[in-house]
Amino acid sequence: MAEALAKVKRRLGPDAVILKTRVTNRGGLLRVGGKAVAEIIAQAGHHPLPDQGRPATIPGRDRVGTSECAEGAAKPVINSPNEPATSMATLAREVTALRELVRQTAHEARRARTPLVPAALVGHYTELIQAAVGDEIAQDLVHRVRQTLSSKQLTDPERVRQELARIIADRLPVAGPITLMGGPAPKIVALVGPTGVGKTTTIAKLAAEFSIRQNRKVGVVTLDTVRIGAVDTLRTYARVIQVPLGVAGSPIELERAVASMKDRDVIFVDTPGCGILDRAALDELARFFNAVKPDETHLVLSSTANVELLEATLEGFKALGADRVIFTKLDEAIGLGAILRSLDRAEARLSYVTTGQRVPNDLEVGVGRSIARWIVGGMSARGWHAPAA
Ligand SMILES: Nc1nc2c(ncn2[C@@H]2O[C@H](COP(=O)(O)OP(=O)(O)OP(=O)(O)O)[C@@H](O)[C@H]2O)c(=O)[nH]1
Ligand SMILES: [Mg+2]
Repeated sequence: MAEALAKVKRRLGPDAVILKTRVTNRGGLLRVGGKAVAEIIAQAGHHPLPDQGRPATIPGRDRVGTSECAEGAAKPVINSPNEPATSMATLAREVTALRELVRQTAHEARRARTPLVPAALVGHYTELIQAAVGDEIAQDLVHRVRQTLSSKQLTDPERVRQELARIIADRLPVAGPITLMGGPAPKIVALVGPTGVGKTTTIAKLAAEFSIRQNRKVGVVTLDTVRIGAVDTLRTYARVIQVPLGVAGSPIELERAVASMKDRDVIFVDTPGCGILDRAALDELARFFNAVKPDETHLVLSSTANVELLEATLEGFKALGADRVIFTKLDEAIGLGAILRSLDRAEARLSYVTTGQRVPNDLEVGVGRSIARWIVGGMSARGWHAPAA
């Protein structure tokens, strides 16, 4: 073993790091007789970068074959107590150096891909991309930050994030909450959207908010009559919140249900889930809405959906007059940049967000500042809090 180690040092230099040693018995019969062979895996101490043209390999990981030592029968190898500790320390330094190399290389690669992003803001730009803001908007945001902050301020990550949040909040189109002016007829507010996004739960939250917290007269009508259990769910909520519930299976029934709630301040209309590819279902909904023209139609979208689907859904529901958007499930979303991105070019504005399953608690008015802080902060959506007024 000593001879083999010396050979390794000669071949790889005095800084060579011994990664593994093993003594095996070669030749002989049934492990009897034969000759002990020491096998050493070592790493050179110095690791030049691989040539640009050559395929990259893990630098310095050289296998030093086997060294044969005429020691007769194999003897147990006892390392000096310092040997493993020294090797581990060197290895740790190597790993740190490699990690730094990878970090720098990744940074350079990002710089190369984003030549238009100011150098000081590449990290922030990357955070925005990770938050699903999208390349175009992310570039625009960092350029605006560079225009507004001084060079000194640009070196302060917290100051940059504050500014990014301010710019995003200005850019995010918000509609504000549903307002009740106290006109002669009840305000009709319909919620539409794909299946399972949280329409019924959000109707229950809104009904509770307006009836219990704002002390308004609330009615609820559901058009979701086909799916088993759908009416029962809403009926349970309506009973607990103590608001009347109408059930309408046709446009004429909807007219009648609304007429029976003339004394209400607001009537919330729940609709069956409807994907944008289901033209027949969308047309059917349009017939209901022709019979009773809603004053506001809010498209309910899950913030866990990808931005392409969100954009397509916004487009698909335009024909129903959905110009306000409620984003649900913020507590389950990873990057909230999709909210900004999907609303950026849509002719729709954010009205509410929901942040959990609890009725009526997990409902907030969509406030630009809070969404912006989420996007920039890149926090986990659990623990959502409305911003201080
Ligand atoms: N985590 C989380 N879950 C939510 C939120 N809002 C609703 N949900 C859950 O989403 C599921 C579907 O909610 P529903 O209200 O039935 O959705 P819907 O859009 O009415 O569904 P369909 O009527 O089948 O189209 C339920 O389990 C809700 O509790 C939210 O903000 N966060
Ligand atoms: Mg429903």
